[in-house]
Amino acid sequence: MLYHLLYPLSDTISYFNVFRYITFRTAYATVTALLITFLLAPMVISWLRKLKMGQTVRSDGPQTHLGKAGTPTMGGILILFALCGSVLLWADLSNRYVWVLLVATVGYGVIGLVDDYLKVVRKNPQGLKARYKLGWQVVVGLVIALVLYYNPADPYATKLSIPFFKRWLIELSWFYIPFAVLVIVGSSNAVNLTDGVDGLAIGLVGIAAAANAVLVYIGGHAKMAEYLKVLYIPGTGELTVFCGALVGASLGFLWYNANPAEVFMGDVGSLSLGAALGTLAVITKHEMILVVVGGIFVIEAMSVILQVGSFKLRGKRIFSMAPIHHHFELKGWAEPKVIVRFWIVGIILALIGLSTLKLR
Ligand code: 57M
Repeated sequence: MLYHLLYPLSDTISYFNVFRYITFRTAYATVTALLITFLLAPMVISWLRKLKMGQTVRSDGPQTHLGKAGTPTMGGILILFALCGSVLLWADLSNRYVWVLLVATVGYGVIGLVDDYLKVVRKNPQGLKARYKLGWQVVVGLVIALVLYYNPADPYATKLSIPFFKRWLIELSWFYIPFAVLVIVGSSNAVNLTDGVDGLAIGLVGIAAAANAVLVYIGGHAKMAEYLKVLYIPGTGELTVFCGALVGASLGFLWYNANPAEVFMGDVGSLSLGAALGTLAVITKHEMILVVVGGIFVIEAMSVILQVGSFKLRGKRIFSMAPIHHHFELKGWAEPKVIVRFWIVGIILALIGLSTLKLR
């Protein structure tokens, strides 16, 4: 909004010319999201506590988690408010990719909110039935995929780029649609599964958002994309502002979600943030890099798939408990140790993901 209000005045007030620069607006989107979270968190947490939006903790989980019962959840409402508020303030709202990303994020947030509401308010431990939850995720993912598929402005709309292989572009044609839905639904659920110990998911989302800010800025910058032989998709550079706001909102929420957590994000947070990362990857054609940059999310989801598969096929577990963060908890690692070590691996994977820009 500020871009539309102030940049046109740059003829008379030359300082306002700075609003033209994505880097300037990204920096301030980051700070704005952080400040909104800091300002509103105490009020939101006490509001959730008053409304008794406390987490119920399953007895079959790590015993160390039983003390977490009653922690206010659905804090993802605050993350979405800070993220979307900052993007609406600082992004170029005439950019269609900004709206696609906002719709995906809020759309999945609504699904998560209904699930949280049924679990926390209606005391229905199952929440939204799995088939309805997945069904709505596919519906929202399909809308996003179709909008991107029928996008004349994107020369690579249906192509898949492979890291390290500059020239390789696999034409997916109509198959791009189910592929895009799979990426968005997959990343949403991967973040959801990862959100099982204090600060782990939000910290990793912040790391992935920071790495994506670099990738997205370069992919939307003609000269830099040409130099690095990265796909140049006109207009996607504006999503750097979204990434900045996501970093700010993540850092702000982490302040309160850090161990011992004062608030959990709930499915409203985990589903929406995962969908945001997945949609970002699909828009910028960095789906394969997302697998590296968001590698911990992939490992967490894979640990569940392998655990359930092994149990069903062999009747034996591979891990003490899945997702894999619980396995290390049961191995005796203190919760903070699990979280920080997973963050360290997440940062290393993000750097490897960024290195693919040069190593193509
Ligand atoms: C999402 N939710 C946390 C919180 C957060 C198929 C199976 C793998 C599903 C999976 C599952 O239920 N996943 C749901 C994980 C829950 O966190 C809430 O959920 C929101 C995110 N969606 O925002 O509101 C618990 O996680 C802990 N937590 C923190 N700090 C945080 O910042 O400590 C969350 C955020 C919270 C709190 O204790 O209550 C969750 O774990 O449910 N199931 C599991 O993950 C379970 N694993 C399991 O059953 N493994 C089996 C099979 C099925 C693979 C096995 O290994 O044999 C574990 N989770 C629980 N109990 N709660 C272990 C058992």
